[in-house]
Amino acid sequence: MQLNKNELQAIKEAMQKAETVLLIPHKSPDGDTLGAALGLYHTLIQLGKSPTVACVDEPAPVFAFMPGIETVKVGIEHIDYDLVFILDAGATHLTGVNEIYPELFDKSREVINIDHHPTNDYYGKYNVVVPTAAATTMVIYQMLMDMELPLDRHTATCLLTGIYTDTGSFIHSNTNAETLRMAARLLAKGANLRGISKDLFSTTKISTMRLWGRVLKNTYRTPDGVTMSVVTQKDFEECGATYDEMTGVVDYVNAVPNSAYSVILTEKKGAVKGSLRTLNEDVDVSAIASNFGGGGHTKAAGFTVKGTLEKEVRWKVVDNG
Ligand SMILES: [Mn+2]
Repeated sequence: MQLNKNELQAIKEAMQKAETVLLIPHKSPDGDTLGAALGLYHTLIQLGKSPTVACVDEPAPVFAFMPGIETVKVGIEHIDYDLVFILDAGATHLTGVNEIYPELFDKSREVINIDHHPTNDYYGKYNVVVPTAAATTMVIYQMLMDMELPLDRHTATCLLTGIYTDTGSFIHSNTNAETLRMAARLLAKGANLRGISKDLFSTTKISTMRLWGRVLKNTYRTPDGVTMSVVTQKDFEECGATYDEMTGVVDYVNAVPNSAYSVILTEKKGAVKGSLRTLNEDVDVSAIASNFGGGGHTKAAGFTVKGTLEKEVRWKVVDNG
């Protein structure tokens, strides 16, 4: 992974000058955005800085094993920090703070945008965007190495969490030699692989099992060869599940052979979220998602539209003759 040396030098100087640093993971935080923010958090502590991780949404309980997770503040009270990092957010609205603090994105402030979404629109004063990276935490790893900054076992665990989750535990098409090499180096630095694999991939609550049961039961194939499923607000209520428990189920739906792509539509607070995946070489799901105002990666993307889900019932005349 090649990073721009001038940009890195400018970022390093900004980090050295700063005293207080705000690290913002994107809303509905996943393992990659939290891993990137917390990974940097531990490095900044070692540099003698005062970092704060603040997110508009509370991290899901599955991330309890991540070192430093207990310090994450829910809600962003102010932005009077010397330096701000925004992690794994392809667009400003994904931070959940663009309406409250639009000045974060007018490039007048020290804002560093670190991401791996190809649709990223370079909203930061500094932008380190690497679409070929499987995870934002891989970009952080490379930055820390190139800048010769400390990377302890806590940072290693956080960064490996991002790689682990964004590759679906090393099974998605973004897993390549560089991904595995970086994961190996993080393990060598003391990353807690056992914690990651046990808590994130081998622990499933009964509410999650019920929810996934609904998703699998509702799975069907459209005439165009798309595998689809839906989950309503009512499904969440009846299963006693929350939205974050959807993480991972799309990979099951995407396992149906010979699909063009797969999509799960989920009702969430007056909106419908679409999660798209494909194993098909010729399909770019980020292009499909962008038709609905979303974005993402070529093999994994998403969108959100206002509205609710309603079942379409068609009547037809049957000849019983
Ligand atoms: Mn990511």
